[in-house]
Amino acid sequence: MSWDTVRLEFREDVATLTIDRSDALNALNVETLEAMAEAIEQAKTDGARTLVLTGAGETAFIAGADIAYMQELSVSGAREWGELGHSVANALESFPAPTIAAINGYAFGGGCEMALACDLRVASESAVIGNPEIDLGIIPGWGATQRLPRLVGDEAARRMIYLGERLDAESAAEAGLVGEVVPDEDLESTVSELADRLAAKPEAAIQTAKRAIDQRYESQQAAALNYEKHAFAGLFDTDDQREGMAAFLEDREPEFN
Ligand code: DAK
Repeated sequence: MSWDTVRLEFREDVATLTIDRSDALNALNVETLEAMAEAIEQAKTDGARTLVLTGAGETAFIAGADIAYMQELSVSGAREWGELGHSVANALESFPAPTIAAINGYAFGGGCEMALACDLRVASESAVIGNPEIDLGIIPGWGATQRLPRLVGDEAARRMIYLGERLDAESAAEAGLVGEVVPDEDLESTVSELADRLAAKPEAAIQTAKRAIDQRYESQQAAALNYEKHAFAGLFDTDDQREGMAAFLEDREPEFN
């Protein structure tokens, strides 16, 4: 099945969801997020036993939320935008079967957050990963404030978010942000093999294992994600947010207050 910027393909029990907006390095706009939500639902209905998320092309997994779109958002628009991104990340996280992010290039901001919402992450050697929202005058708003510290620890997550640090694939693996780094040309085959191994496990047991692991933080996380969503939206309509996004779109350094 395909939408304008999203494809869903099945290989036996393994579904692959590919984001394809090559003119914007697969950055996520409203249309793409809505298509992702439909594709994830479709994969569930069709009984996928592993779901793989990746980006089209060789440069980007997902370069983030669409900055050109966000630049014009009001506080209430940012709230709706936040809801949409959260619902897609939550749909990935609560997908009944295991999910894998095949990180084939830049995974920034909302792109990193979609990878964080997957169960497992495999990166190509040339991937670069991070949450650089601070340099746009905002914060990560689709779950990184909660899901990143869980993977890399509190100090490393604070450094990444406060400084907008972008990690190369090896550093991301050392930090615990990705489970495996492979040569670029081996990413697809490595992920396929892993996906097949997961799909071959007893379905009820693996899905129950996933739900049981997720119980660890579920109740606490819901409240924290809600806080993040509102805190994010509150940063819209500030001088720093306008300056940060304008500077990116004008290809210059921002001058913050
Ligand atoms: N949005 C829109 N367009 C993007 C984009 C993005 N995130 N990233 C790249 N592009 C576009 C560029 O504008 C450029 O378009 P044209 O000029 O060709 O029309 C094209 O993709 C190619 O990009 P570059 O020319 O910049 O390519 P380079 O190879 O030089 O650099 C790069 C690649 C990935 C290093 C660079 O593009 C980059 O730094 N991109 C931005 C990365 C970033 O800051 N990502 C985080 C976005 S903020 C929310 C919650 C969460 C969020 C939003 C809301 N709520 C709760 C409301 C999430 C926020 C984010 O994700």
